[in-house]
Amino acid sequence: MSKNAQIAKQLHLAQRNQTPIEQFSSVDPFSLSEAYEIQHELMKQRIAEGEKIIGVKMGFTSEAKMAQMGVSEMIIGQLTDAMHCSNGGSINRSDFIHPRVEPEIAFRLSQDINEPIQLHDVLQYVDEIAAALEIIDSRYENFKFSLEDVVADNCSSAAFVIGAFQKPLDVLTDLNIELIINGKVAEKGSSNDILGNPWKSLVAASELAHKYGLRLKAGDIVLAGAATSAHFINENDKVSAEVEKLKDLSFQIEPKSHQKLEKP
Ligand code: OOG
Ligand code: MG
Repeated sequence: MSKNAQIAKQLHLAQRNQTPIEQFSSVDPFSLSEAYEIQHELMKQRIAEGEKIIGVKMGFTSEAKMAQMGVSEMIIGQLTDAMHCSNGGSINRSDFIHPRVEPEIAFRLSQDINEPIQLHDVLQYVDEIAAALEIIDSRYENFKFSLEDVVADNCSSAAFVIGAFQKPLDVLTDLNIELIINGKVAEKGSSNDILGNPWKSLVAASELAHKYGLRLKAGDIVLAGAATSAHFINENDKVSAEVEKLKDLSFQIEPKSHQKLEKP
């Protein structure tokens, strides 16, 4: 097995067993393009187990997220059908290591994007948009990583919830965004916090996908990246997001369904 496939396997098992692992790059550094190769290996393993890729997610498109995680470059990861949680549904706490949630905006593509697109063309590629919540869950101990480590770990992707889709708004600036946990506003932001204009995140997704060999197909979902910092979530939490002019959405966290066996 190649070195990249071995790293991918460890990340895959960390996710499947909800057991965090040490960062790789601190012991044996690798480049950003190698990190994307590891991400592709990881996705191959998930596909081999029956998952289907249904879109991508952008990361670090806001200052708040870059500051929270100490990373300063945009990244792109892949979403599978197994990560999708329906609006109003629930996720089980036992499927995650140390999950966090963040409010986002989702685009649904009307046609394939095979090369970088321009800001003035974005509407041609999107038939619907929605508010979204992303659940991230780093496979690294203490949710700490380098840029390369997080890219290899499929950008901490773990689950996502999408609100009701609606026709795209040409202007996505100046929309208030709130993350609400158990009835209290946990984070407040604006759509301007996503690259000054969330449509720019789709342009950036087209550039990164082209550079690192990810596919963007008609019907795929693109998550624009969080507008605010992410919040840890706990058993029984009820989480919702409100994005001005888009429909609200919510989900909840079911308590752990199985206890890990304690060593005697
Ligand atoms: C990496 C993923 C970043 C976003 O929206 O900025 C991300 C992480 O914070 O663990 O999803
Ligand atoms: Mg995100």
